[in-house]
Amino acid sequence: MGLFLLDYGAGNVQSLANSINSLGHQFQWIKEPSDFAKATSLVFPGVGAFETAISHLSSRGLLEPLKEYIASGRPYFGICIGMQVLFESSAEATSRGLGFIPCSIDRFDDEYKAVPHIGWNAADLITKQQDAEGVDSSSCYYFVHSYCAKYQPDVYPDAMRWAHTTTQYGQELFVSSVRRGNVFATQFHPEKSGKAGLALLDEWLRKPESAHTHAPEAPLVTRLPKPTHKLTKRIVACMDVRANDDGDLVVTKGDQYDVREKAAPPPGSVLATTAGAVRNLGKPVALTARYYNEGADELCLLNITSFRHSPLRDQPMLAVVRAAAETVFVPLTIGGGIKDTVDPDGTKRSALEVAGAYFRAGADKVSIGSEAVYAVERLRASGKGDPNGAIESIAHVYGKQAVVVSIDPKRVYVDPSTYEGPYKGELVYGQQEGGPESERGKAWWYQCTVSGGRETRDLSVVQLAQGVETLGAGEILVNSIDRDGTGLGFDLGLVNLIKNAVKIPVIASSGAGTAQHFVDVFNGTGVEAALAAGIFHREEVGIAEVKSAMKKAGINVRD
Ligand code: 1PR
Repeated sequence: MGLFLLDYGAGNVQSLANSINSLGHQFQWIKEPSDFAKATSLVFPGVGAFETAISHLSSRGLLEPLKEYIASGRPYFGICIGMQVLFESSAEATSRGLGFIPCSIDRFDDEYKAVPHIGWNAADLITKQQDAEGVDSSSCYYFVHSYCAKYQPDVYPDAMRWAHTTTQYGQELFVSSVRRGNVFATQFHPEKSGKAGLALLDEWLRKPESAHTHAPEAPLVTRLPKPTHKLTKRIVACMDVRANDDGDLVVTKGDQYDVREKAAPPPGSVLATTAGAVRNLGKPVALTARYYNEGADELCLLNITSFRHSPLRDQPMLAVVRAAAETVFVPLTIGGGIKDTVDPDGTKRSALEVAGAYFRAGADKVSIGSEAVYAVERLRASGKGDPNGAIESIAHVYGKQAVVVSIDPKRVYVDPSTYEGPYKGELVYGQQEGGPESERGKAWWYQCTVSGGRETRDLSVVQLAQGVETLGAGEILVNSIDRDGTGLGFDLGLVNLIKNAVKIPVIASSGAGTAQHFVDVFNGTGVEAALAAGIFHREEVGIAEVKSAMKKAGINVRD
């Protein structure tokens, strides 16, 4: 008897488990169909793809018992896919949903905006008179999805009577939570929505079960999109993690990807022994907690030397992810070594297995670097993708929004008056005014690299970005080897090149030196997120200072 969580085996349920634990509530897992009979309230944290969720539930014999549980009138809280399965069907899948809400889930229109919808957005109650069920209209909640129930009271009046809140993305209004009878469900992720999300979860979990069974239907209201949506621009704190020379995992930080201390200090200096050592900027778990508390919208841990070994055997890195996920309730991306690997004993591990281990440890997204370059090379050579490839297989099971591709481009300088190579259309020119003086009068294209910049490949960033979008990546993280650690500002030419080449969200990275640099990248490129490492680690610029500069410049931020 009591609270149960439903895990269908292909989503990151650990985040929800961690947040419920942190709030001090007890729960059990639904392990088999008969467990539904013991549940007096149920939370279904579906993450990933609709089709996978339905087929996994079905193959485990959980689909009908879930339907019966909801129909029995006992309290149900669905999250993301846990909300979408309540609908009749989804444009994402051939399988039918549970059919409680009589309309379908559709894809966002990506003509004028990036899809998936990733980030922190508002949730507006249908009426002020209703019980808010813990939703605070002045807070932002974390969304990550490509499909949604569009708010269409004229077309689907019966379905829209379930709507509890709506959210605007671009010029589209969608149902961001539903509430009726014993059902409450959110398209956003309360377990990843910081303090506002935890407060919402806590309110639902604290209420007696009897208080969850008679939510009235909502009135139909006419709601038109406002001129702009409330999706905020995300600030991501990134930690490059690797073992130092003593074998301890540390957060390090390079200059143009060189993470070792440079020239030997003057004779007699106390630092004399550190020349050539891996720079140590702190412990990964402690830093994730610090950035969460300082207001980072997302965190990223990159295992920067993972190409050397099998991540599944990398227990310290998995332990870091597990420990970080216990105290951090914003999205966590893990990168490094997400690819097919072979253990020293000869056991083959697919990229999907590697990603699965990170998701089970508490990661929300995985970031793929080198393997994405090879995959696009194969795509370009053969003209087709590979369903077992890292990007495709992970996106199929966990949803494309869970797959970030991290690119590490390097500039190749050319003489524009004579250059006739294949990347002529992708040339970027140094700014004549503003921008670093060293770049004036120069032109270059961006070449892809693998293994942390150690090897260049015959592929441009535009080819890579468009290739990974075709393969099913949900987001692109644009690093710059030339700007990394320089503090010169983001490489706006590079970021614009990629932002204009794809329709998926883009995160700008490398080179942040001041709060103004974030304003410049958001105003100058329209990216959805910006990432920094060095200035945050060294406490030269704080996340609050960045957000305050953005706010002053009229850019939407999450407080
Ligand atoms: O190839 O799938 O195993 O992934 C390896 C991952 O590790 C890739 O995402 C790659 O970017 C990263 N990586 C590899 N070597 C390094 C290195 O620094 N030697 N990290 C490295 C570099 C750059 C960002 C950095 C930003 C912001 N990644 O992580 O945080 O440049 O820095 P700044 O704000 O201080 O300028 P795979």
